[in-house]
Amino acid sequence: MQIIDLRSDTVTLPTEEMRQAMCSAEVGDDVYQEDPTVNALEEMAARLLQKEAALFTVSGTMSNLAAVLAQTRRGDEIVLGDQAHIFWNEVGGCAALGGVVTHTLPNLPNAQIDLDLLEKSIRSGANIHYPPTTLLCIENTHNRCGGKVLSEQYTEDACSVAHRHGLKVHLDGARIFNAAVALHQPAACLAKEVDSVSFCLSKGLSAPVGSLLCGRRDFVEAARKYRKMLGGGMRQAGVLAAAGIVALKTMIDRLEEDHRNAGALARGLAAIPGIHLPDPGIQTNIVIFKVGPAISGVDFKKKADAAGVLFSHMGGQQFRAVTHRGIEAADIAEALGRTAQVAGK
Ligand code: TLP
Repeated sequence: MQIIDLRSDTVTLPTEEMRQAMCSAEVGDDVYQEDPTVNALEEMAARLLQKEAALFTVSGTMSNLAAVLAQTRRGDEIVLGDQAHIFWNEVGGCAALGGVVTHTLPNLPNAQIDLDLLEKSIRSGANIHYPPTTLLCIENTHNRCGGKVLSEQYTEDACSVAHRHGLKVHLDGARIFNAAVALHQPAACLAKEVDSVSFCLSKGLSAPVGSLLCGRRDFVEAARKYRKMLGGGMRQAGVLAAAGIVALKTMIDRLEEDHRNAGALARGLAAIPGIHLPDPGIQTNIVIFKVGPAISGVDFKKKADAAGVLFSHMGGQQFRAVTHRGIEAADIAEALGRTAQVAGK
């Protein structure tokens, strides 16, 4: 039986072209900034996001953490959505290692944070009782909000509130190219006003490893130092960067296909009795759905696994499906057939 793996777009494998590029990559010691392939990838990323410089890191988690460390001091407060990946899925690194207070505000179903609420939440260190709020983190596309896209306008508005109060803004753009493709806009427009933006090569773009953190040159140099502190100073990392260069050249436009497949998956899931989509408006490659009440989440997961359809169990009755390269329209139809059987049992 063919396994249809919808757990995440992180399961994508490198293409043949990536493997060839990795094989023949020119390399050097990147801690000395002497790896020509890493340097080329960093320049390419900075150009794409229209920022002064970029830093290659091992993961989205490391990029986000380095961004927080480089833009806050211990005892500062950061504001972020209560569904943010940084809050849920990064092991509390910014609190544990950066010593910052994480103040969460509700993410609306469209992934936005209400800007009035944001403004009211900002605290000034001038008050002797308060930690100073110094950083806002936003996420585009938004993972736990079902791949929702933040518009250029919203991002600019959020930045103008933050900047008015002296906060920096970090954009977790792990899937920013999904947002760019969905909005038919260059990714740079969605990051124009933010101080830092991270994006991942190892999700829909199918590279095996890596993330880029982009921003002003002085910020990137501070982040480089934190990357070293975190143990992320790599040596002949050009073998990894080579795949990233191919990913940026060849994998962005095809994300549209993943979005089409996610739309078809969502429509199919919504038609299955016992499956409910809290928000059927699919914008990119992530579909969140609920099962029951006839079947528990745990049983549904076991049975779907046994039927060879893998979803991420978000807890309780809630699941996530992510489309990606390697999942074709025919796989969606097959996954829906198998899921209908499982949900009906
Ligand atoms: N997300 C993973 C899991 O951690 C949930 C996934 O399968 O989607 N920001 C966002 C918005 C992300 O979705 C992720 C990965 C990251 C950052 C972290 O990237 P990595 O896994 O490279 O550390």
